[in-house]
Amino acid sequence: MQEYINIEDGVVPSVCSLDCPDQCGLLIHKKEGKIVKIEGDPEHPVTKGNICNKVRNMGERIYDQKRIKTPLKRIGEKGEGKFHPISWQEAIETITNHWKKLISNEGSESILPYSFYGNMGNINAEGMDRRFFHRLGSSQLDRSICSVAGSKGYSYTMGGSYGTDPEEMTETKLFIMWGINAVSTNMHQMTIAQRAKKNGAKIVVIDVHKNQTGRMADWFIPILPGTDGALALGIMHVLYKEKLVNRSFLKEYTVGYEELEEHVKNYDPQMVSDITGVSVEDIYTLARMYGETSPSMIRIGNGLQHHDNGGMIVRTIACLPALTGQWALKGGGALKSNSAYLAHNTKALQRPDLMKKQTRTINMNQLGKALLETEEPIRSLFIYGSNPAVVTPDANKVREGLAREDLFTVVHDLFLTETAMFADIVLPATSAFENTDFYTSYWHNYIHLQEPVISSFGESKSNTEVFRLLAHAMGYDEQAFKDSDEELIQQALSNLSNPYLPDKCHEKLKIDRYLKASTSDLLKNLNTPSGKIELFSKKMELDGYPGLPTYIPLLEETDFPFQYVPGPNHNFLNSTFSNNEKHIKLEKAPKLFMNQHDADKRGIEDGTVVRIWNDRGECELSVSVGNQVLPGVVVSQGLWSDLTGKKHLVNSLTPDRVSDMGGGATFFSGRVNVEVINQKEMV
Ligand SMILES: Nc1nc2c(c(=O)[nH]1)N[C@H]1C(S)=C(S)[C@@H](COP(=O)(O)OP(=O)(O)OC[C@H]3O[C@@H](n4cnc5c(=O)[nH]c(N)nc54)[C@H](O)[C@@H]3O)O[C@H]1N2
Ligand SMILES: Nc1nc2c(c(=O)[nH]1)N[C@H]1C(S)=C(S)[C@@H](COP(=O)(O)OP(=O)(O)OC[C@H]3O[C@@H](n4cnc5c(=O)[nH]c(N)nc54)[C@H](O)[C@@H]3O)O[C@H]1N2
Ligand code: SF4
Ligand SMILES: [Mo]
Repeated sequence: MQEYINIEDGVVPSVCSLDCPDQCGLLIHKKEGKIVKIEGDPEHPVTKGNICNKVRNMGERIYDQKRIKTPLKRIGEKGEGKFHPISWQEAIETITNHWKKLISNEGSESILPYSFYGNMGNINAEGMDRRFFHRLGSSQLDRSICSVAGSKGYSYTMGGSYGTDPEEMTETKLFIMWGINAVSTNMHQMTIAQRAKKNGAKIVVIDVHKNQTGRMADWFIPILPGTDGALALGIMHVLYKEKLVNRSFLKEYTVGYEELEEHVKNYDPQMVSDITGVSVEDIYTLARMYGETSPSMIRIGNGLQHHDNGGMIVRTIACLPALTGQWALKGGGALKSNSAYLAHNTKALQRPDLMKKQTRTINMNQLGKALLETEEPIRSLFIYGSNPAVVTPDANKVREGLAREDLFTVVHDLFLTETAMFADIVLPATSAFENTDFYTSYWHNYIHLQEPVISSFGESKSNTEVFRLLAHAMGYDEQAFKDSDEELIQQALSNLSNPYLPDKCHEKLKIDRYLKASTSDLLKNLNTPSGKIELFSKKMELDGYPGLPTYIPLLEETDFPFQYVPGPNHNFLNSTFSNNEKHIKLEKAPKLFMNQHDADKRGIEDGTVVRIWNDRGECELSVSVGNQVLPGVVVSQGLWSDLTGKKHLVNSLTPDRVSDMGGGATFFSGRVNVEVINQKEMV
């Protein structure tokens, strides 16, 4: 088979497939069928030709010789990484023969798919795969690792993932970046804020870590992890007390504003200061700034909802824009996720009707527990678009589960990831540039079509193709498994019940390349039970939560001295790129940020290598001492690969408890101890 033969040389438009809000328009330069350069598409209405370094260097990953070229069969111990190439036919037969036996001996729920969004393409990430596992009757996976707690919390207030249109934010006069490291994780949000700054806008950052984003702020407000709900309530307290609320807006568009006024009397700034670590003076200054500046915009990040109380935090912050009537103003409001504007026909794409009976659901945050402790055991895993041995909480438990001799694991990926090392069968995946798909951003409001830019690497196959092969070998003869990629897209974009998308979406996309959802009548279309913004929510009460926004502290899991916040980093995307030389070089080495006072107490200096540990695991990192975090908090950045044997597996320390809403992850609610290993030795 010839590699990299392709269609035509020249410049081909494309879209970034990574799990990143920006979903940039790309231009791919090709010579002799091979990608030679990746740059931003200047015609993209929002991303306007700028892209991040990660994807500028993506070519190295696409042609990395470490990419898997053929299916592989394990010949060594689980985790050892010894494999032998096999044919696709042998691979598919091995998998389906194993599954057929499992289904007749133990039932179809002994099989569990495990996937996330290594590729955001809708038909590959959540299309044909869903059809297949519905038909098979496998256990279902609750895909709750990323944003579900906050999305649920936001929905209680706003009725769904609807927020401010980024393109209107040039009008905005105050940006609050709340628990988002936008410089690294949503770079065009920062570009827009800086453009607005030229017209006098201010940027406030509220974060537990003064990272790249905090350093670019006009005002950085450090806060203790998991306490943001209290800060938001303290702001509301001042807004009501000082008559900075917009009563006519509240009356027309909200429910519960009078109950809320009474309720927030309980959150006086002194008490809020004691909880959050933010001074009383700063609480007043922030509240007055928010109350007196319009339009204002709160960009709600994912970081602050990766906590035990993450749902309630976002529910609470989402109430703020209504208090000052921001939703009526161009460029005003909040943005957690805009994904609902681009909702497509998931029923037609995913075909839940193929499921013969309801099966059990496993929360993906508790994979380790599910593999080790479930009464009716999971006997086979099919993992794709995700790297759970690195990204999933309580990762030591995950690995212990993956090492089970009686577990039959298949991994479909581009690389021999830490997870693939435990597989019985590994299948080579195409990169998104080799696929047909459509993409919907969860930040700006555009849909994009993707057509293959290059031909498949080695013998690799796309997710849709793999599930077609599996379906055929399982004997599933429904038309659903014969639909082409084009047909899948057509079905997903037809018969839409989404008022923000036009008819004939697919046809229009083929002509226009970028298609925008309309967003203008948000206040008229609110999807809450009352049709208004719900400052008080009856639905929350019925679901067992307080109906008014309420501060709920983090769980006290241990009395270890530090709250540990292991977030993502600038040059990787979750664990993607953590195996690419260029990206590792750009990122240098993982660090642990610690406050000077805490460091002094322990005799820790800049560069000291420490052991971080708790009941779940341990990790070794070199410390960066300073004032980037408050005392009692330590922060690391990046999901580093540990294929090299170094102890950088931060998720060995994170809890697999789930958050208050939606079963979300609580990566940042764990506590750790820190002790010196030796001085100034780089790990
Ligand atoms: N470069 C890069 N870009 C990415 C990713 C990546 O790995 N690398 N990942 C992508 C994905 S999947 C996602 S979900 C997003 C995530 O991107 P973001 O939404 O930015 O979320 P995080 O980076 O997890 O956390 C954001 C910030 O929250 C802070 N934080 C943690 N706990 C708290 C808290 O209790 N209160 C407050 N106020 N702040 C807190 C952290 O210090 C961090 O600076 O980025 C996407 N984009
Ligand atoms: N400590 C800590 N842990 C975290 C986070 C954190 O902030 N801190 N963030 C969490 C969040 S928000 C998220 S979203 C998760 C993300 O976790 P994952 O979804 O596991 O993301 P990645 O680590 O990027 O792994 C994606 C994998 O998909 C593969 N892939 C890419 N394209 C395709 C394809 O088309 N087909 C197939 N079959 N495979 C493909 C890639 O090669 C890569 O190995 O991590 C979570 N883990
Ligand atoms: S990772 Fe994000 S910023 Fe980088 S090119 Fe992709 S969408 Fe754009
Ligand atoms: Mo995420």
